[in-house]
Amino acid sequence: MSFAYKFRYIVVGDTGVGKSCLLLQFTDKRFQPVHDLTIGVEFGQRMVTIGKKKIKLQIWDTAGQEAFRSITKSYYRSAAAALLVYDITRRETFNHVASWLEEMREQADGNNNITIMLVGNKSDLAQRRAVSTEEGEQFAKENGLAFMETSARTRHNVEEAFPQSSSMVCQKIQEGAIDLSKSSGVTPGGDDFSRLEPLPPSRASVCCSS
Ligand SMILES: Nc1nc2c(ncn2[C@@H]2O[C@H](COP(=O)(O)OP(=O)(O)O)[C@@H](O)[C@H]2O)c(=O)[nH]1
Ligand SMILES: [Mg+2]
Repeated sequence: MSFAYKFRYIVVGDTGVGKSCLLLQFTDKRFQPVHDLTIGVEFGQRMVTIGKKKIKLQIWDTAGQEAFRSITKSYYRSAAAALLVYDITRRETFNHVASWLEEMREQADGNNNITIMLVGNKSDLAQRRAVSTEEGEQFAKENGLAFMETSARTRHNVEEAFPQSSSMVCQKIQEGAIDLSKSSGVTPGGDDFSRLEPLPPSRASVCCSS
């Protein structure tokens, strides 16, 4: 199927926060409670429609590497967007978000335009909540991130998290803020007619809903 762009996504955060489950729920619409780390999904793909544009999302999972913090520069450098995930029932995973962010920004190596969404996962476990929604929102606001709470189990907001961050990437393309000639994680696809041409600054607010 033709598409206007391909966006490369990465999913980061502590082990066990539900990254692989979120990916599986988004690409396969299923929840698999137990994963074997060694056969963790490496990446999944799905098409989304933003405005009238078809965008192919290629989403890379860390496949267990996050436990060793051995994630390489190239993983961060060539991403258009990232989901930075913590578990709302485990405070330490939220406490580590700042260091994930720092590592991501350090390693991104000039790719400063990565769109980052902070994701508080396991919203279905309300009775075990250890991090309030307000705290997540506040951290996101202070650090210029988008924010959402999700459940990979019930699918709550799973359908929303990816398209919402994708339309932020679309907006950046239209504002001319993403250099398509560099490894920005954005690849033009085969469908020339639906490309988002960068707009002159005065028209940038039209964005990609046209
Ligand atoms: N209740 C609940 N459990 C979840 C959710 N997402 C993941 N899990 C569970 O959390 C554990 C870790 O999930 P996984 O996707 O492997 O985490 P990863 O290490 O970040 O990839 C598994 O036992 C999942 O079943 C969720 O939204 N709600
Ligand atoms: Mg995993």
